[in-house]
Amino acid sequence: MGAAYRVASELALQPEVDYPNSPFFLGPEAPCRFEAEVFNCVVRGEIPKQIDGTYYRCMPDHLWAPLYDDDVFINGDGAIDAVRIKDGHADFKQKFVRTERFTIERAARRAVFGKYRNRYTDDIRVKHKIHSTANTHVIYFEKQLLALKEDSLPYAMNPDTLETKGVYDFHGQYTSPTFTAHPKIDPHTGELITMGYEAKGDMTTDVAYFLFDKTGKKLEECWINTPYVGMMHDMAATDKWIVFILTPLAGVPLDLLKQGHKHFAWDENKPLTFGILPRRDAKPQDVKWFHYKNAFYGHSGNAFDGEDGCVYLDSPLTYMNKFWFFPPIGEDMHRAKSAQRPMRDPVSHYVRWKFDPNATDLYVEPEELVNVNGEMPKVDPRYETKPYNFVFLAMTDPEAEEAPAGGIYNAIAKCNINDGTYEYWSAGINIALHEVAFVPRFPEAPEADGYLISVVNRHDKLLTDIVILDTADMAKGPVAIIELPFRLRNGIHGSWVDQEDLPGEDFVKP
Ligand code: V55
Ligand code: FE
Repeated sequence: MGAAYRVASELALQPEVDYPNSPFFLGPEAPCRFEAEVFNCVVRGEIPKQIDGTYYRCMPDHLWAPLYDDDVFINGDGAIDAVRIKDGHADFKQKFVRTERFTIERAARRAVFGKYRNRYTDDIRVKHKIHSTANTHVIYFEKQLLALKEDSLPYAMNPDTLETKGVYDFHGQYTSPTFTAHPKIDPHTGELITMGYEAKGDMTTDVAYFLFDKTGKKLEECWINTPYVGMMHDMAATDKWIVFILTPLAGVPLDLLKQGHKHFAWDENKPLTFGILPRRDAKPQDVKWFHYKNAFYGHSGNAFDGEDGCVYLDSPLTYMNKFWFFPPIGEDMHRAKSAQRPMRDPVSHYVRWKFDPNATDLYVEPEELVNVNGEMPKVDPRYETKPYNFVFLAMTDPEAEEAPAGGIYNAIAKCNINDGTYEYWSAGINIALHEVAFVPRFPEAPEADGYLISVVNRHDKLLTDIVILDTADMAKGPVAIIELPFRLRNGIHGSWVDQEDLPGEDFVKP
């Protein structure tokens, strides 16, 4: 580095902040470790006056150097970013979720918990404490934020102050120790559809499905078993059905876990697997399992009931292990063939799955809807669980000369699933784009007509922007750019909440 004072590089970092020499912790992904409040952010352009609400997102941020050098970014402490937009202005706030783990490690001033989802690598004194980092998704239910991690129960937070209220178990009604990071809220009934996997402990095939009404009253609980243990990161729901998604990121044998192995390992011999279960009056014997080949499934776009009685699920599908940091057992994560770009084209596309409840052939082959290499799908929330026409994706610009920075995304697309066309904004080089949130232009606006909000990490200036796009003209790029005076890290998922649904306290006190 520069010559200012050379001694800086000669002095060792204190051990609790001496992060591994890994791309998860270096340069634009160096831990942030701060909480923040910015009143009236610097804005370029014009924030449309109709936008009135708050965008929340989760950002994993290791407060402490991990105990293991091969730790993964999805094991970082959950920080919640909140952008309150009103009258063309934006206020920003970021706070860590006060998980049990956060509190214990803060008191110790160092990491105490070990590897991702491996309690056998923890300091023995915290082995039975709550593992959640609350770093994956933040949703709004019962007038509170729920910060989610799929290995634990949600943490409830105040949506205005971002103060953590504590673990949320639906007033004692939720009986699984795990809770997905991707529950669905039915926009028509306000019901919350959710599940937990490895629900009788590490590496168990037990899955618990729950349906709650909009007041949090439990309507359904059904326990089933999967054909094998694997990551069940997302799920899907229609009016009549729920879909479980079981991916070949298989759980390792329990004795390997106890020896300190990573929780998941890609298994080239396991098929991507789907289970359908009636959403109401669900009985364990009603679940029906379908399978495809060995392939990677990240997130669901949407699902709906067909007039033919079949269940339709749309999603990106990827023909390589995107979670390269969970390689097959015995393989080096930097060399595993399963994580290398395959010869086939496309490597990833947006597809439709069809599940016939009366089928006798349980093999399913998807149909391509849009030939676009994208992930983090978002549909207009008013169309979730119903037939729909558009999906937004964070994507790799097929025409860009450079790959997206840090292996993330460099473009945002609005895709028409009926004809496979898409319009997109390409943000250029040296940036990392993330999932979008959609805000309708007005309550009765046509599907997908409105605004997108997303976070852009500017690797060129090591700062972060929050951009607002108008879906009527994607290629034009942002109509407004909120320029934060600091750098954030790659985030995971987020939610938009309209102001009329929020409790209405002051977000930041003037
Ligand atoms: C994902 C993210 C996670 C996790 C499991 O994006 C899967 C997928 C941020 O944590 O724990
Ligand atoms: Fe996810």
